[in-house]
Order: sequence, then C-alpha cells, then structure tokens
Amino acid sequence: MSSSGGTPEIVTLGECLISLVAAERAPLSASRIFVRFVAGAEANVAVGLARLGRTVGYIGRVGDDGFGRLIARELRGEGVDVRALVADGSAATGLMVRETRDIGPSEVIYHRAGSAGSRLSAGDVDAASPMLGGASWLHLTGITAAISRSAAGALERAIELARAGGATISLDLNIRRRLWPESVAAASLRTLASRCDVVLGGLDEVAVVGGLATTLEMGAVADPDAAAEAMLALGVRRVVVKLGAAGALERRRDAPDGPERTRSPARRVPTVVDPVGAGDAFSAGYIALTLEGADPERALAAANACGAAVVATLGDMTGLPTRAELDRMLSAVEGPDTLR
Ligand code: KDG
Repeated sequence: MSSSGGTPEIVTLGECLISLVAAERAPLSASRIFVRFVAGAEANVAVGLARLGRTVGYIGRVGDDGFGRLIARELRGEGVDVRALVADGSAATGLMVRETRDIGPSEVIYHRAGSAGSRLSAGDVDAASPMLGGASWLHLTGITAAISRSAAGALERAIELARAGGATISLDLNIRRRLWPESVAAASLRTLASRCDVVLGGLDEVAVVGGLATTLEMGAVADPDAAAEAMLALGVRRVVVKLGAAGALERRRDAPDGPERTRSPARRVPTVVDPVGAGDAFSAGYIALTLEGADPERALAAANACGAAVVATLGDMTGLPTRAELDRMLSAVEGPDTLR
C-alpha cells in the first residue's frame, strides 16, 4: 500500500486491528456505546516512534475492507511506512472489543481467529526484505508468535533477515492469555527471547519467561533483579522490566563503560483514563531514545513519560507524545516518586 520512499531505520510487524472501547465505565454486558480506535501492540509502537521523529516501517495484513483501509490511512497519516502492509481480500480485518472499568482487569473479546492480520507469513517478510535489510532495529512482540503458525513463521524469518543485516532486535513479551496458555507462551517466548538482543516486559512476564514463576500472578511479585538476571542468562544483552507505578529497571550485560543496572521512577499520572497501550508507548520511547544514543537513565525516563502520556487518554495511540511533548515532559520538574 502506497510508497513513502527511503528505508526506515526501524521495522516492526504484527497484527493491527480495530479496537472498540466501551465509552462508559461498566461491565461489558452493560456497555452500550463504543468508540472505535486503531490498535495492535506493534502498530502502537510504530506510531509512537513516528511521533518521536523516527522513520519506521510496518509489515502486516489487513482485510480489503473499510477497517483495513482505515488502518492503512491512519498509519500512513502518522508517517509510518505502509508499503509492506498488504490488503488481503480473503479475510476480514481483526477486531477486539473491550470494556472500561475502574477496578479489576477489563474484559476483552477478540474477533481475530482467521483474520487477515493472522495470515501474516514468512512470505510477507521476504517480500519486505529490502526494507528489513536496511533497518538498524527490528521490534517484535509475543502477540505475533501467538496469533497463528504462519505469523510465528513470519517472526522467525524477520529475525533471520534482521540478523543478516546486523540490526538490533527487540522483543516485548506481551503475553496475552486469551491467545495462548501461559505455559505454552513461556516456552515459546523463552526460545524467541534467546534470539533477541533486547527484551522488554512486565515483571510478571519477565519472571514467567525467565522460569522464575509458573503463573503471571506469581511472577508479579518476583524480585525484578532476579527476573532480569534470568532473562540475561538466556543470552539476551539487555532486559527492561516495566514495573508500572514503580517505574522500570534496565539490566544490561553489554555495558563495558556504562551502568549495568539502571532503575527509573515512574511518572505520576493524575488520572488513569485507560492503561492499555502504555507498554507499547514505553517501548517506543525506549527504542527512540536508545537509537539517539541516550544513556539508560534518559531512555527509561523517556519510556516512562511516554507510558504515562498514553495512560492519561482513551485509546492505545491517542496520547502517544510528539518529540516536543516528550521534551516538555522530560524537562518538567517532578516531585519525589516511588523509587525502589
Ligand atoms: O498493548 C496493547 C495491545 O494489547 C492492544 O493494542 C491489542 O495487540 C493487541 C492485542 O493483541 O492484545
């Protein structure tokens, strides 16, 4: 779909779908009005990077339908290179519906089995090889590994091509229990993580994939350093543990001169409007600043700020900051925060 020229420095791939988010704070069974957003973890990261001024390409499939056209238009409008976004006439654009609640996890329904996005394949990645071959960073998430066998094959192929081109490969674990059982996710993601340079994840995810916990609930109370070390032991160069309101921890074993351990406090968010998409915003901030050569403290501060900006608005992408907005957030003085 349409060419914007040049080779993007970052490439990502996955399923971009339409998210219908309840406009009322109520259980799904009582929600009557829904607002339509473009969503999908990797697309969120792509838009986040584009707003921060980076060049980014997206590999994926959408249906040859109105929602597919909307996704292509929105991503293109954000400046994402969508030359490798295929309009697939044989399947529909994926859909998710989620409720909005103040307390407890929100109910989410996926309508994505057999969707166009889940038909992503190694062939699609091969077709995008000129773009991938010229990229300096490839970003992946565990969701793509879970949606279908062919999409998991696309990840494998993307890793091979990125490795051959010398790109840095990051993986956000993003375990979605609605897509696969956590024990299956843990085994697959462990193998995938061991082939990546940078792994990002919530404490629960890092602990489960690192083998420290068998459930996400157990993982959520693990020691962040122990979880990060378990991940480094898989051969990963850098691990970033997202700790929500407690900020983030980065551990790296490729730091001859820089810090091996960096702990960063969270940004305070006056009102949490919608937490979904915060992790993707965090990844976008971290990758953008790392590519700029920022030190880990600044990269984590930017990542936390991007996450906070998204939490303060409805929808996955709405609050993703521009570079100027991020700079303003970073220069604003903050009071003492939760720092462990
Ligand atoms: O991180 C936000 C994503 O979870 C959301 O956009 C939808 O990609 C999605 C998924 O599969 O849950």
